[in-house]
Amino acid sequence: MTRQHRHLDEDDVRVRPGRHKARPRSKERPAHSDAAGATVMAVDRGRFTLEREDGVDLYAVKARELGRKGIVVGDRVEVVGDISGDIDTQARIVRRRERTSTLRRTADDTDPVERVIVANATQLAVVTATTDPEPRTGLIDRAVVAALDAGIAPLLVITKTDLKPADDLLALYGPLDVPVFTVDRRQVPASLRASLAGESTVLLGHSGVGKSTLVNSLIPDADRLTGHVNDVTGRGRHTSTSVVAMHLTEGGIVIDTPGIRSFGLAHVDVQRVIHAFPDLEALTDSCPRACSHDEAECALTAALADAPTAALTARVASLRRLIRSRVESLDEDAG
Ligand SMILES: Nc1nc2c(ncn2[C@@H]2O[C@H](COP(=O)(O)OP(=O)(O)OP(=O)(O)O)[C@@H](O)[C@H]2O)c(=O)[nH]1
Ligand SMILES: [Mg+2]
Ligand SMILES: [Zn+2]
Repeated sequence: MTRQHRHLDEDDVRVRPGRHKARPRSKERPAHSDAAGATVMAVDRGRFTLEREDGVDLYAVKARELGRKGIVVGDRVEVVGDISGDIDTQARIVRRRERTSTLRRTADDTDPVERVIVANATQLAVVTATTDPEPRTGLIDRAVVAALDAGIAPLLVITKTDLKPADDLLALYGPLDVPVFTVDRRQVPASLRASLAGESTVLLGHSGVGKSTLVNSLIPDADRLTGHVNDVTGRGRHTSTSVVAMHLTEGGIVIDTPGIRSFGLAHVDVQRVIHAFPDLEALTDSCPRACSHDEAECALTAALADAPTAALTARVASLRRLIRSRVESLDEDAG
């Protein structure tokens, strides 16, 4: 069912008729010139919590005329109907505004079904714990690739540094040139707060890494439920079950998401990953056509042979790890 349905709800046609004559019944989509703008802050089983431009919350459902167009947290939409925000009222979303970014994932690399996680995010914070659950670098790499592909700035937040130092992860991710922050339950560094201010940042990571705990530290009245990590399996309990956006006092929003198990990249064009490495991209002029940048003929291989500095070696290794994360099997993230 890809066609826009042809019927319109009576309601849609009746909205604010012209002064002299009722709007004629029409197969055209009604103009909704009186629709109000709002941002989607939460989605829960087909019900949307929106925020009007003046900050008032309201509830809404999708209007039929939206067809199968997806609405996710972060979307800017237009609503009609009762937009008072009074309890027990329900507005209807009639239009989705153009997105500035779309963060997608596939459940795994062979699953063609793309899921849009959030819209209009400017940053993706990949949250990983030093332990409990153990870090899985495959997922981190993949999330970074997805962010780069979507034009969203990646950053890394390492939690539970009170339980185990972050040294290994810092060594691994330092050369990637992605901002890295370490936190523990008691402390959110000022540098992290500063980099979240004014941005729309989505938190992503395995269950139990501390995404909701971080949101609670950043926003004292967020009241996000947090869970425990199973002592035996080392896994979180999937405490958060829906995507929710919240305002920071410094401006900007953070978006808490349910823990993910895998991050399929079937939709990602690997060629775009190199753009995130401008220093290396400058060395790729003499690459063969459609070079994967992870092959013997790649100009980066030659550059490494010419000048095998530690810095260049680490940069190329990081790039190639990301490129390979696109094609490697998901064993690591399975379960
Ligand atoms: N020691 C320590 N524990 C932490 C830290 N951050 C979170 N935790 C604990 O880790 C557990 C899981 O935290 P949550 O915030 O629920 O994790 P989550 O990432 O939101 O998990 P899901 O909602 O299931 O995806 C809780 O018991 C937290 O108290 C930390 O920095 N240090
Ligand atoms: Mg959570
Ligand atoms: Zn190349």
